[in-house]
Amino acid sequence: MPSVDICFSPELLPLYNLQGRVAVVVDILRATSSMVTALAQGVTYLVPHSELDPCRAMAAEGYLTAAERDGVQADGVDLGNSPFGYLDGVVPVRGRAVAITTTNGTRALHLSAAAEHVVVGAFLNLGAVAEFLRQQQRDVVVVCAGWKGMFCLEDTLFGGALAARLAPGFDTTSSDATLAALDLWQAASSNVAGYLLKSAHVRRLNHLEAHKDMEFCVRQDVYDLVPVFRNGKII
Ligand code: 3SL
Repeated sequence: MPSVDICFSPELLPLYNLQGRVAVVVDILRATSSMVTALAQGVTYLVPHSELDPCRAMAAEGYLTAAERDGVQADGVDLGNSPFGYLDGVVPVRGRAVAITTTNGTRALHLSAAAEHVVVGAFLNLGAVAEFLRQQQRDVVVVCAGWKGMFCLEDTLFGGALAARLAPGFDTTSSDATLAALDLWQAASSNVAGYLLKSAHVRRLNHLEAHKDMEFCVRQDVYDLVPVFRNGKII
C-alpha cells in the first residue's frame, strides 16, 4: 500500500527520499492557491523562479510577471500573490504565460524536483489531487513551503486534509508527521478559516485583503485540475 508522509519545511527535504514518489508542494497562503487559480482562469502555464530578477526579466519575453516578498507585491511586476489577481480582471490573464516568484512557494517547488511527479496542491484542488494520487499508486510526500524554513499551520492542515481523503487506501499511520497533521486537521476541519485566524502568516499579512484571501484559499474542491511542475513549467 502506498504511504503518505509530510515534510513540514523545505529545510527538512534532505531527510526525505523523493525518488519514485509524488511530491505535493503546498503553500496555502498563498502561492499554490494562486497558481491553481491562475491555471483555472486560463493562464497557459507558469514559470516559477526562486529569485526576483530572473522573474522580472521574463517580461521582455512577453510573460506576465507575478512577484511577492514578505507578503507584499514586488516592484516592477504585473501581479502580486493574491488569487484575486487572477480573478478580478484588472490584469487580463487568459491565454498568457506567467513568470512567478514568491518567498517560499516557488523555492519549495524547485527543491522538490527530484520526485517522479511534482504537483501543485491547495485546498482549492484537494479532491483532484487526491484522485491523481489514487491513480498513481506511488508513495506521496507533501512538501510544506512553510515560512522561511519554519513550520506553518496552514500547509500542515492541508497535509492532514489530504491524508484524510486518501485513507484507507494509503498508509497514513507510519509517519508521526502524518499522524500529527491528521490530528491537527481533525481539530480544525469544522472551521478552517476560524482556526487559521491565529496562524502566524495571517497575523503577518494583517490587512483586510489577507483575510479575504485566506477565506478563499481554504475553500475545498473549487477547481478540478492538478498542475504539474515539469521541465521548468507548471502546466
Ligand atoms: O511564501 C510564499 O511563497 C507566499 O505564498 C507568501 S504570501 O502569502 O504571498 O505572503
